[in-house]
Amino acid sequence: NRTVYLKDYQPTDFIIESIDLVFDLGETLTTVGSEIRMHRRPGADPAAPLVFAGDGLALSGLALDGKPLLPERYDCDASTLTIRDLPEDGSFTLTIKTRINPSANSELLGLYRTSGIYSTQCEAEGFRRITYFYDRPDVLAVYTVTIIADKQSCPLLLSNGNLVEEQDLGDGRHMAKWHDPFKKPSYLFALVAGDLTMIEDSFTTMSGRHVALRIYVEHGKAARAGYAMDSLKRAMKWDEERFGREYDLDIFMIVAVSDFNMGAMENKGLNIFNDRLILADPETATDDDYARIEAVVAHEYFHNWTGNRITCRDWFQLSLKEGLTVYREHEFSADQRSRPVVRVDEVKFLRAHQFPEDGGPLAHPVRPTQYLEIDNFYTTTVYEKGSEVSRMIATLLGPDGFRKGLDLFFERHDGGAVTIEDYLKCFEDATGHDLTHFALWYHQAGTPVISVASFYDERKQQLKLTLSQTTPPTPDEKIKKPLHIPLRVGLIGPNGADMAPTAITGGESRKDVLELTKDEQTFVFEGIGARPAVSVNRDFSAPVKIRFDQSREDRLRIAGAERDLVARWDTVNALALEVLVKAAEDVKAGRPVTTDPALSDLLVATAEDTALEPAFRALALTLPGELDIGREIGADIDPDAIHLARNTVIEAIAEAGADSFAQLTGDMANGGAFSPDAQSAGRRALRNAALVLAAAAEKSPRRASQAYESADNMTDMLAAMRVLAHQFAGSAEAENALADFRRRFAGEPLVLDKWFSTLATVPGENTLERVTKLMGDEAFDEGNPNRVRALIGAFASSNPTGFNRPDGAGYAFFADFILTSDKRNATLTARLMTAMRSFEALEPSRRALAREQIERIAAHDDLSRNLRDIVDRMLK
Ligand code: HT7
Ligand code: ZN
Repeated sequence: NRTVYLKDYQPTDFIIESIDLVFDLGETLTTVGSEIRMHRRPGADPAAPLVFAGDGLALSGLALDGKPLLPERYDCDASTLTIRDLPEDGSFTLTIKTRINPSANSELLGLYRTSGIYSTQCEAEGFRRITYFYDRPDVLAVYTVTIIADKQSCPLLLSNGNLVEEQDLGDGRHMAKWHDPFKKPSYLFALVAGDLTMIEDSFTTMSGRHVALRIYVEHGKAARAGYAMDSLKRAMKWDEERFGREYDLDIFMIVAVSDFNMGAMENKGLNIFNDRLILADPETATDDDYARIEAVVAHEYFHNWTGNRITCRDWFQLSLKEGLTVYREHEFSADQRSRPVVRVDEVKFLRAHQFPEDGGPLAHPVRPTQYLEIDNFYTTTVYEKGSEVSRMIATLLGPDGFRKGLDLFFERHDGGAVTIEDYLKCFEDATGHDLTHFALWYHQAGTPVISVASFYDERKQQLKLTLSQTTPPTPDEKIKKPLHIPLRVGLIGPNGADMAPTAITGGESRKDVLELTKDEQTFVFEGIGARPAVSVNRDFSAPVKIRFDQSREDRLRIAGAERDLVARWDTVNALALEVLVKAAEDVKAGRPVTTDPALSDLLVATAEDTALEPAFRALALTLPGELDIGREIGADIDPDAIHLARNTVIEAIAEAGADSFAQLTGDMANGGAFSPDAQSAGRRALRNAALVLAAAAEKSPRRASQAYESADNMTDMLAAMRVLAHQFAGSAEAENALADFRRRFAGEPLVLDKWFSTLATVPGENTLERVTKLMGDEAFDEGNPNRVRALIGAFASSNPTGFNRPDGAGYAFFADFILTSDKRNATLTARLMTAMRSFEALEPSRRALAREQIERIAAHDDLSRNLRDIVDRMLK
């Protein structure tokens, strides 16, 4: 057990000033020389040895101030290098030589070579797979990097910072030297070498500095990098205007690689991306892909200030950079697109991923206090809940207060490695607000539940709102304290307009934001002339669950008239969810399914409402999925009952609005050339949401088949193929479209991922057989994380009826895959495994079968630390 505790944090005994690295790149043997200038920290124990971390390393040389170190002065194994009897004071230089094999690195951490490209991934602890070092975020140093490689196979040699020297070595090899003037932690180190092409542009910063922008991609893909470049320039401008942040190097580079464990990495001046988050054109990328590319390019760029210029003291502070950067990314997306539509997507994501994490065996606070494997803490809690926490600070302080606090943070901590306390202190010092109570959001796991009761007194013209909060227990902590929650509330009058109270008493409030701080509080709204419909958690101002037994009349008023579109969508969605849950209960109990004509009317009216933007109408028309229904039911889940119930409700809605839906599939057709902008994407979204229902009403694949044939972009093509594959599985039309897609995109692995996922998520127990067969498809590659996520990940996490087959064969198949995959890539495997984290919520028979397979995995004594950590927590 190698558990790391926050309470054990200690600064290092030695301070590193600079590190010079020399890489001599070879496919199976790369040598790494590092020359580290350092000195003992003033006040540190003069007898303390120097202890560097390594991971699977072979040492081939060690010298101190140029003299080889005698074996009695040091100990070394694959994971630690300890040197004793170092000079008590003054600087010294340590030279370390290691040998690594980049081609054998299937973990994709450290330096690895895939598809002919050398690239690195050092966050969180990958640098120690390159050389022995203080591989921790609070050790900041200036890096100079020399790369030597074969000229023909590696014409391109990149690292962080600015290029300072290039030389032909005359023996078929060449070298490039890069220098990064900004001190950085090792996790931000990067190197790329290979044969790639690029697109180039430039950006002039607000102070007039010229920055070269380059995006490197595989040969033949340059035309698909334009949208990423455009997104980058918009992000650079936005960060200057919104937060006063200017880029600091002369060059900013992005490299797209095809084998990458996560989405992207913010290495200083040299971001490395999963190519699926860079490459886009209308024929191969969907609107969702475009939006994701825009968001992630911006996210990694924003890290230059929130993460790189100011970094984390230790990995417990991960949300300091990730939560804040996600918040900045969300704000950017909201400014580039439709704010409420972007926010609804964030809410859907949070509910689908973070809430279950917070309510299950893997729950942890935004700032955890211990970890076994840090890679397992790149979670939706640290990222998305962390972002919501920063958003709540902005809500409590107002936009100006938030900006002042952040300005102070940049001013005070530039060049530092800091804590979440340091971050919060800046907001307190800049605005005078006391955030002591609020800070609990970082330390307490679990999703708070707010129960609401309203009472209107016509005589006193008063509305009383009693709000009580509880947070359910989580594995780390049973008793929870009340949180400081900013809750945005709207009062909607009988005519649909907002009612403005003359006063609000009973607790702190700022405009329409109530500040909850106690277990229970009653707020009194004065001067309310008629009974309002109360809209709670407008704009999803707090990441909480609301329990409010509201009259149907009030909810329909909100669903039809609320000006806050996030709350309006939420109410429409909740009404649909209620009907769907009830239908699932009916199926489970063997009763005929009761549907609700009022829901159909509401959805049809919303879909037809031209005063609303198409993207919003599409959101309203997209019924909660089977997984959403399962989460709402929460326990004793029967996926087959949910599937049947949802189909029955869809049919009823489809029939009620058949004409409108058919009409919308035509009305929203693309006029003219494809454009990825949010408005055009919204029209496509509405058209495709309507297609699902129109096809269900017609009970025929004809319309979807025609849509597939006539599609002139990937969004429409994929949407049509999904309708065929999922709603008309086994039909000739479905099989034809799937075969056509496979043929058409034979040389496009990223597009084939969409095909793999479509097939992996076809409902029903036959899908397991197809998934097993697809693993033999020549386009499938078990070593590529994108392929694995597209096929195995989609099957396990997004196919409730297929994965949860009553006979447990889905679980057995998955467990077999996990056990083999763990040997190859532990980071990826542990993340895949989390697909089963909510198994306890299944009905008893499936629950037992799922447990059996998780226990089978846990019984292996040679699991990676990553997987061991996840399965043990799931079984606790
Ligand atoms: N900061 C980056 C995290 C990341 C990562 C972590 C563990 C293993 C592989 C990884 N690749 C990238 C991405 C980000 O949040 O910006
Ligand atoms: Zn990030």
